[in-house]
Amino acid sequence: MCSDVTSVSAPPGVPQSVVDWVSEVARLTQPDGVHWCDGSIEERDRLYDQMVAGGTLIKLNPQLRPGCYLARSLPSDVARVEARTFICSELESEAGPTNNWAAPDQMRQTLAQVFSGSMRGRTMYVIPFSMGPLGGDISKLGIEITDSPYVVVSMRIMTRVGLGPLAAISAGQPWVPAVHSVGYPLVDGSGQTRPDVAWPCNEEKYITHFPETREIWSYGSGYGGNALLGKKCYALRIASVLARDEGWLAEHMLILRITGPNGRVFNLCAAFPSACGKTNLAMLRPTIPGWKVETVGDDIAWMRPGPDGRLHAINPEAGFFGVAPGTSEKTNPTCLHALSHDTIFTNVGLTDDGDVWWEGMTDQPPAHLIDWQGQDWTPDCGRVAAHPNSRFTVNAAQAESISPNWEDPAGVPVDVILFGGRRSSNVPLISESYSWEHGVFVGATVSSEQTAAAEGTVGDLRRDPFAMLPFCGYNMADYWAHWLDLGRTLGDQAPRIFQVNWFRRDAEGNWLWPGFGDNSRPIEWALRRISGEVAARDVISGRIPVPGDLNVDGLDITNAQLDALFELDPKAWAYEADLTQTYFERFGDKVPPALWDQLEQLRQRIAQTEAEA
Ligand code: SAT
Ligand code: MN
Repeated sequence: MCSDVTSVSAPPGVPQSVVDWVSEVARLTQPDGVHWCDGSIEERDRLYDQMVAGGTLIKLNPQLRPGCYLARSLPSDVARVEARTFICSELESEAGPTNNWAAPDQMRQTLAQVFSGSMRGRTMYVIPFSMGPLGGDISKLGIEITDSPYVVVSMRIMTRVGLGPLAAISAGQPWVPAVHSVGYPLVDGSGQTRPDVAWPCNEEKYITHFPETREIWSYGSGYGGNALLGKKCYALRIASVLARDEGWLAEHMLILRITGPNGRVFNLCAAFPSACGKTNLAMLRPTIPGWKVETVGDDIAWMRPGPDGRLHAINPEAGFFGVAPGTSEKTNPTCLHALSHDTIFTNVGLTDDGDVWWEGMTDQPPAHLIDWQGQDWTPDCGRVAAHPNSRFTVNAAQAESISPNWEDPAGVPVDVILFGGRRSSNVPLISESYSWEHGVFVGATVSSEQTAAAEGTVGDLRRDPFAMLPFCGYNMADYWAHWLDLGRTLGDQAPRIFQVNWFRRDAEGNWLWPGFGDNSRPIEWALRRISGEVAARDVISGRIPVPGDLNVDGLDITNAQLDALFELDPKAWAYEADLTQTYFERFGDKVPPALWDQLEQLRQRIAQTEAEA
């Protein structure tokens, strides 16, 4: 048991403050031992072997998927748990109406109880990590303590871990402490032992953030964003607070680098709610000739005004934690190829020859497999083979679309920002915002049909401002004000903002837009807009393409379908404007006046359209 400082045995050079913190966590959680992760391949392979022996991982057929493993979680631990996610700011108003708030003192007491002895019988791993290229101006450091070897090997893929980040921390760079326990001790208070299980976790879960002291404490879940604390907890919830205080942006956005036929390079950031095809867009293969698309990031963008006055974006992550179902040779060949080796799969099906399968991977499902719950599965059994939120964890460099610039510590200058959601009606395929303020209004009011990335009812429409609803570490209305402020700082150097919707359906429920590679077409229009090559039509939602300007060459689409993609019903928009008013009222007097002004301008455009009809 770790009851004193010496048994923490830190590597040489680690500052006393770090040793003290690790010792304190060890005293609280009482692990059998402490392991400081060096991030080496040997360490990784040792953990893989150990987890295979313990039943947490299944090694996939090395002929078919070299270096690949499968994990199966418990059905009670398959997604982020938003109801158990807390922002523990001193004031409730600081967390705002879209977050669960808990008083920091009270939450600390609760955490002290649940973490007490929570690592008994286990090893406590200390993972120093960097979000963003090590040493970069926009990058930040952290240390995650965890009792889950699955988290260690996943963090090694998703962030930059080990001796480099530890040296930077030892040199005095600031870092964010993050403590994680699955909450399944193997020894109880009276010394009774119990065997380990394949997926240890606890029914009671706390995913907690302390924005004032910049700390993360997560208990009870081993899955995804609940446990890989560099991702949503740090890179979004805590980083959004750092960004507000330091004048930058931490966003739930992918980053693309696009080269046009004339060689001009554009960088684009796009915000979509979880599980809306961001990874597919991040690895877009354009169907229009002459355009090249490279991936910089698929989930999170940290953006800072650079010395040139423009907004520069880095991907703070080093890997992709993407939704597996629906990934196929047709929908995202780049991604599928990236998953051919050195990938951890979680909650997908296991084929009889030791490979993986999920819904949508192939037209023809295997005749038999073992499903994500470890049961026999056949195509007619009435159950899915892979959980809808099953995931792959893979290093970003394995994608052949990865940009040579993806690790540029200075980031890429952002030309375009897209806001998207999953909307079967009302929102057109693409429209450009009238101004930065209008773009912020669009971002603030975006709504989407609920997906499986979080617990909840799939299909319900929910407001998801900036796709940050579950990820903003402070009051959402203050966050909108921060965006407006940053627009003023950037002035005419600010990126142009567009809204997109790939998910529109006709009256019979059929998709109106093919999506995937053809999403390059509306993006091409946006890039031609910012290059000043095309005019636009001013409508309710913003500026949309003049008929004939959207490149549909070679696409099997009728004019009626195209019209339907851009149809704007003033009555439906008037109804949404009323909902927006009610929604804004939830935030009381925190809503920036500029956004009320945008709502008024929207209502004027609706009235004008109705008058003209
Ligand atoms: O937060 S996770 O990383 O588990 C998944 C998501 O919501 O995008
Ligand atoms: Mn995400």
